[in-house]
Amino acid sequence: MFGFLKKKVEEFSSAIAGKANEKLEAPPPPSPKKPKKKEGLATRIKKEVLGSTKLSEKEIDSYLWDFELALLESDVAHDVAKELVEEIKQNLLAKEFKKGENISESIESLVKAAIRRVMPDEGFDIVEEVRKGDKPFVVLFLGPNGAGKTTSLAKTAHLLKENGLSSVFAASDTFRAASIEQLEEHGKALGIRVIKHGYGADPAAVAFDAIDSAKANNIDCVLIDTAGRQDTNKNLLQELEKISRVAKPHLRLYLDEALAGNALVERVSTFKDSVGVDGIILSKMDLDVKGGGVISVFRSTGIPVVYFGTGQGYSDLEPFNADEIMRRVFG
Ligand SMILES: Nc1nc2c(ncn2[C@@H]2O[C@H](COP(=O)(O)OP(=O)(O)OP(=O)(O)O)[C@@H](O)[C@H]2O)c(=O)[nH]1
Ligand SMILES: [Mg+2]
Repeated sequence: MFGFLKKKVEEFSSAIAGKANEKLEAPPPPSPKKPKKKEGLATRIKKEVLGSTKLSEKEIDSYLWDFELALLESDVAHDVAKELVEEIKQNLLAKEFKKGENISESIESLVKAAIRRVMPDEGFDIVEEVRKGDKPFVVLFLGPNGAGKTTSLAKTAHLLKENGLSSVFAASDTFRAASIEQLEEHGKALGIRVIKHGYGADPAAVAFDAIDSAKANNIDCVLIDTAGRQDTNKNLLQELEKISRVAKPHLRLYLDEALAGNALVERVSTFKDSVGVDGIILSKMDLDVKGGGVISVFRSTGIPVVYFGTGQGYSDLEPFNADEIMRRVFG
């Protein structure tokens, strides 16, 4: 996982290091016949024994250009790739490269530090949100088709249950064939009640009933499953807005695949502008993810990634942690 980005950072660092070493090894330019001023001993030692150099914009520009392309190929969002390259460039221009130093390694750390800075430390803890929030606490799951909404909803219920919090499911995906049965399977496995009306029913009415049922039965949390919809389908986004108006969710969780790459930022933004999104869960992190979307989605949208789906089991849900992401990318 993330192998591509790691390789590109290594290639970039060693290319710049090669350039710096080339300059450090080059014979000194002929000295002027009569130095105006005698150099101090410390300056002479620095130049002749230790040796240090700086790189100019002209010398690093083509490498930065290649690196920007590599970031884009790794699914880093365009604005974030630009921001990263600019920051790395300024840091490289300010850096004094010294003979004997492991230059490649120090450039790698400089690049990694820049990447780490675009991510927040952590997302937020759903269990804590439910604990301290209203009862019942209403969570709406939304996102494109097949993103992992229903699976992640079941994983969330499992996490809440493990922490002593009860849930009820609202079968508000009344559109996709077998969606209600799928939710009922999860309900059966987890011991969670499913409130359903049937296919073709109004999803907002199902959510409303589930909230009523939770109130009547002293349930902590209502988890609303919705039909997948593409961000380009205005009618379906309006339907989601209606569900949201009726259910008044405390948390709107956007689901997408970590594999979604660059399109992720645009998709999340459309859902955010219509329905509103408070947090993101990225599923399928166990598959071959390039990683750029994970790194840049918060910087681009301002919405935190809360959890990752890392498999199909109920406990395959991991909280977002930036240091952990860095370990996965570069570890
Ligand atoms: N490997 C892997 N598979 C996952 C993960 N999350 C979900 N899946 C699988 O992805 C497929 C789609 O998951 P669903 O939860 O049904 O997705 P959905 O968004 O509810 O789909 P629709 O309701 O059809 O829009 C299923 O086969 C899941 O088992 C994950 O984290 N890792
Ligand atoms: Mg579903």
